[in-house]
Amino acid sequence: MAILVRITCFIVIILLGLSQLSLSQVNTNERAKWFVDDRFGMFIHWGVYSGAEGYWKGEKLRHGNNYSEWIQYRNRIERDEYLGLLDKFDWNAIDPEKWVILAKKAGMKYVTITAKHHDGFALWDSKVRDYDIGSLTNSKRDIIKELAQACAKHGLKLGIYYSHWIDWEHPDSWDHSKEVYGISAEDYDQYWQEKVIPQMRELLTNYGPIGLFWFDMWKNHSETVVTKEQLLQLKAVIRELQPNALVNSRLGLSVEEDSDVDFQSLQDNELGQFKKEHPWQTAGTISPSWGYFAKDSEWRSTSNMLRAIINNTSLNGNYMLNIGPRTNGDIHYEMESRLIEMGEWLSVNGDAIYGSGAFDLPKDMHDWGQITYKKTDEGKHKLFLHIFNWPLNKTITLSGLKDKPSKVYALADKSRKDISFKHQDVVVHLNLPAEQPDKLIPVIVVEYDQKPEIVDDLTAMSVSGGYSLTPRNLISATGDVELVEKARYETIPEHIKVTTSSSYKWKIYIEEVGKYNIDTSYSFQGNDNAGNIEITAAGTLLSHVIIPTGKTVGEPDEDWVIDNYHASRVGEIEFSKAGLYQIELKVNPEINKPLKFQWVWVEKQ
Ligand code: FHN
Repeated sequence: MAILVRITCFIVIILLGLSQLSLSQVNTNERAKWFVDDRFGMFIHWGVYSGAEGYWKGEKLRHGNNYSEWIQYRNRIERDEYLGLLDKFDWNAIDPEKWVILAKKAGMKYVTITAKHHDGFALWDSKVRDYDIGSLTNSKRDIIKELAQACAKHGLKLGIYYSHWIDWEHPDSWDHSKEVYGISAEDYDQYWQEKVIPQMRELLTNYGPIGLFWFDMWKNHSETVVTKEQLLQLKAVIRELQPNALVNSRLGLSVEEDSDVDFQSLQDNELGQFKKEHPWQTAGTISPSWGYFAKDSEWRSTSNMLRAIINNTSLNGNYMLNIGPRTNGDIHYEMESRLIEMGEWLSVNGDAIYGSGAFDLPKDMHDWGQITYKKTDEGKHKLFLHIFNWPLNKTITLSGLKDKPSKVYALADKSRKDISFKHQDVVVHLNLPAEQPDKLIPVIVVEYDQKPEIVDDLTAMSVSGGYSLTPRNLISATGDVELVEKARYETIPEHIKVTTSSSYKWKIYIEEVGKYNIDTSYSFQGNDNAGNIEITAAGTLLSHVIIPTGKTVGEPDEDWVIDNYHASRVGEIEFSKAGLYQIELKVNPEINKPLKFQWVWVEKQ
């Protein structure tokens, strides 16, 4: 990769992404191996708040995020009234084993429950503090014990969510009102030593092996009341009592700061963008709320959530999907049915997820879907092509691999019938079956006898038949390289603002010889023609005078005027031999007359 003249944020990100592609998950320690292989788990948000279902005395939760488990804090509910919600719990009906059975049906491998959420209420019979199920209900139940037993019975790992930072019950703990009123370090430590550490000791001692602890401080300790020493104390207790339990980064220590933190938690519902060297996870929801919310109506689709698992697996990540049961233990049909559908998909296509991970091609290189990869015990190398949009012409192209596959078949096809393909240099054309092999996301397996060698930096052909050369897939650049992100609801596209002579390069593989049209899209806000663009490939140089593109309306009736991005035909280039080609774009703007470059499109005539 050529040396870039100006390293900008964007390029740093791109380089990070690309460089990590060739590294293995070197930091996956012994403890986290199962987590890396298992890829998919259940999150359960269930507690006193489940009784409110997002409403208090007729008023909806006071926040647009609909996080119903925050109702006590948001709607300023007094402790005694809040605890009155416990009367709504139907202890005869509640059966944690049903949650575990559903998790198993969904293809999940672990279950993480909110043993204590921010309200401070313990779902187990805690001897440390009488703000728990044992002291405040007559149920004689210990939900953590029952869940632990059900997990052991059905072969799933148990995860414990424990809100260590925030606790709205303990007077010396953190709740966000203390941003106004303050709290001393001594007082906070009182909470820490008399509630957090002893309760964690209970959880670590009385419930058998714990697969993971999920803490929920979404900031680094340096920005909070919690000290690093307190966090290390807590981690030391975990290591002492359950050395195999994993700890997530929302403990308040990033994986970079402390390599003994087992996995990184991304933001809520944030999916991965780049392959990472360390284990990581997205915790996600089916509807916006984590706890049960009576009027939830925005349910994410099954295929959307399957894509989330696929995306994360393709970048070595994990996905933990939440349910919020009701006070009788019921799970909303919209959640349950989706989980069952996901399980059905995984029962057929799970080989592409469990024990699979990232392959060495860039994320989103192919616009038909995403790739996961595994090396089998028999030494086969399998690429799993997850096809998000089944092509009407029944062909897709896998680009960027030099080797010829040994076998191609649909994962859903038990007979493993061969799918015919044509391999040419660095592309494989697959002739897909007439019938889509899976109604949600079909997976095609491309098998190799040895790990296929990749061609670096290739831009794959788009499913629509051309090559889209953008600031995101360029291989080198000189001059202006800073990517300007999409803005104003994406009416302003991603672009590079070019103020000085700059050059950009891409690599494509031309399979079909012949003449190709070359178009480019840019915005130029001068009044007259100024400066020029040159595009060079296959020994041909095309020149184009930069023309004003004017303005347009981004959103009707909104007084929303934006710069126009307009596509121009630069010319045509003849590629007389099949092979790899470099396409170079040079932009030569005049002084003080910048051009905003968007893309080059190369398409056979
Ligand atoms: O505030 C919590 C929220 O209630 C929920 O538990 C999520 C799950 O990731 N964590 C916090 C917000 O990020």
